[in-house]
Amino acid sequence: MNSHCVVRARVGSAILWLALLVALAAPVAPSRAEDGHQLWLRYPRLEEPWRSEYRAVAAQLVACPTGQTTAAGSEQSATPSSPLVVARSELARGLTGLLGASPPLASGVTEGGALLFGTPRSCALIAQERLPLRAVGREGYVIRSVVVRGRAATVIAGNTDVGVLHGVFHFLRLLQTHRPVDHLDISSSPRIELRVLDHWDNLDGSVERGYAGASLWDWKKLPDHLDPRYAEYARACASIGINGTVLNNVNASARILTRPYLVKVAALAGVFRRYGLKVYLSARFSAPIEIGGLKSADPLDPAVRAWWRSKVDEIYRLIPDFGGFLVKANSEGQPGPQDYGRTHADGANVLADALAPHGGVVMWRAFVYGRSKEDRARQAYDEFVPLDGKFRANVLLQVKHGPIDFQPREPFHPLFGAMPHTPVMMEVEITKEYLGFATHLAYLGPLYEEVLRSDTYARGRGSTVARVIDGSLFGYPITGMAGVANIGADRNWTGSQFDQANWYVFGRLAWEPTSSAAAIAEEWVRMTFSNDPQFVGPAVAMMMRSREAVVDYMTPLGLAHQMASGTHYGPGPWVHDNPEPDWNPVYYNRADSDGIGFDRTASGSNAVAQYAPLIAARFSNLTTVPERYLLWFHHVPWDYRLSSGRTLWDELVLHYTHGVDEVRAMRTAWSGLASYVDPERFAEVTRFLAIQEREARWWRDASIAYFQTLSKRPLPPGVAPPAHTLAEYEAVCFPSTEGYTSKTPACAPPNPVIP
Ligand code: BDP
Repeated sequence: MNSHCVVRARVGSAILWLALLVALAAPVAPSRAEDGHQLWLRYPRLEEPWRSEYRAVAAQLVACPTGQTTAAGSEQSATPSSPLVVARSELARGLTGLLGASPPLASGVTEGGALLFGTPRSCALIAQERLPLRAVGREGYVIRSVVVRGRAATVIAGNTDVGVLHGVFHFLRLLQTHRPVDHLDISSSPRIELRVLDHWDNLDGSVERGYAGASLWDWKKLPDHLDPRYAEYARACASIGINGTVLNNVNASARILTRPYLVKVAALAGVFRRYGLKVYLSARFSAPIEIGGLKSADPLDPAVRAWWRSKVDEIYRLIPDFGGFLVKANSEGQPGPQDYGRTHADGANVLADALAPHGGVVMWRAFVYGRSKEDRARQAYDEFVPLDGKFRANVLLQVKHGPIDFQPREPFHPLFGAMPHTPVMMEVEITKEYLGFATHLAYLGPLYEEVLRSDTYARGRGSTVARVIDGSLFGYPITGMAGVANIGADRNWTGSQFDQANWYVFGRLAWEPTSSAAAIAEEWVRMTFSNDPQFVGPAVAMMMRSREAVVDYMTPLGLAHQMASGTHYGPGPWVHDNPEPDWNPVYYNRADSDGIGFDRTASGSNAVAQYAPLIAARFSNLTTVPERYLLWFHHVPWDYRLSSGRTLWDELVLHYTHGVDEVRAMRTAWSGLASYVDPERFAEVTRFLAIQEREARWWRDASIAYFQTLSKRPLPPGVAPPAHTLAEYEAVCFPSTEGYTSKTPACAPPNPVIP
């Protein structure tokens, strides 16, 4: 190290101390008003003893690329747009916020407590440490406490710049959550390769099933104007390991594939690249006709194949690291290969062939229904299992977590475990289309965890969904997990403060699907709100019970799809007049005077036979089926006795009631936390919980009012009757167009709103 650097480091150190003294002299600031825009990356000033402890570990920031040479002697510097530059500025930003001032930047270890970051290629000091980097792959990292030239140092290293960036976020997370950092030995790498957000954003700026305002992508101003939020979004994604984003709705417009839009997409890709985030697009299967001027989109037509090839070549000329296509085909009216008598494999393969030379992939969705006469839950399995092994190597089959449609609770999709020769990736909904939109507090970690930990028994015990999608069960060559984004242009990004946790937990679980939802909730709470144990305990407890509360007040004991048609907001268990049978809640509840539930055993649709024999046997048997799936698999008499000794009817009513009680308990818990949260976010959560309690009661009362007309049984003793008549609940209509799709029925203004 030259003397100039030493001087610079000392001056920097002095400035740091000065800044610290000034900061210490200042009175402790009251909690600032916040609007949630900073997500979990707030980096608030730490208190003692944490600040001193961390300052000792991060007394000096050693940015290797600026001064260190590799063993071969050739210095490698990060280009201005590389993730390493982002990593450096993130460290500086994080440490400035948390410690009150950024440690001085140096080009070598001159003081104890040095923080070194980089790759072995960019930094000789890191190369000398012989870290176990081989095991962490392209995106992983090693963080280790070491001694460099007799001085304590911490190394954050990756094989690539993106790996380093991920490591930097991990290190900052340790500080944000008050974890010890003096004896670190961390190696981490993603268990799933493609960790992708699916935006259902339309080109007109609306978002299908979006409850957080308009689309983030301002197509009108792109490519000339790059809104600063694009980089903020990518930064947030990188901080939790998300590495892909599908920009447009699966109900796609072919226009996204026209040159003017591709140029805009390329501009976004340029911003995202620095954060390790690849861009993908939803492709409309009929694009060769709509924008290509062809007569057909038949995947076996040579002209169609040529069109896709040249379109994909054009995309890669503009976006050399383009990720690939997501496709919804022959699903809910979307065009697809079956329009030409071809299979899903034929359709996926034509796109895959065009993408393969460039390293792109196809994520082909398995969300199909409408052709199965007896049971919608059966169709995807019936259609796709015969195609196992017929897809090209760069195709992944994207399967929703359950066999119906993103319900608050479903058993895992039987396709997990049934496609040993086709990489199956999982799709979850982060946006809460079926869980109360943005105002209901429902932390989805437990939902994702429940599915990931479900055992498919495809290869005996321990064949969990996590092991299917991380590729370890069948040796898939590519792996993926997708989440339908809940992100929009609202200041708080996700429509509510607590919905940020769902974006967060998606990323963290996609990186490591065996992590615990509770541990992730705690991490998020600490970073987003406060590390105070008096806050952390109750806040995490609220989050952990919140999803079950929603299940209870909306769809207890295995019921599903009881939401009002179209909007999917509010209860509609009585709805029976939609043109498609499986758009009607009565199709799913099958409630009549004898009982309730969908018989999917051998005496009914036999969808249960799609599971491995052991699971099928367990679910088929009334005495062994988990009660949480009871009405999913069985039509059960109202007087059937459950494990509690109560009748099904009584138990159903008690579950609905318990759901409301849980929300009330969440409100009470939150009301005691005011002193730990800034007033703005506290008030917003308070208001939303009040909405949730009112609507939970609406759900409970309306559902009980309807089912009671069929069960004709009294409510269990001590249970309050519904506040209104069934007719009044049936007349309720959702007054806003939020979540509107073309399927949404008109809502005439005089209709009453929620009682
Ligand atoms: C349904 C949504 C609809 C989506 C569809 C899908 O209501 O808006 O287009 O899923 O996943 O749940 O394609």
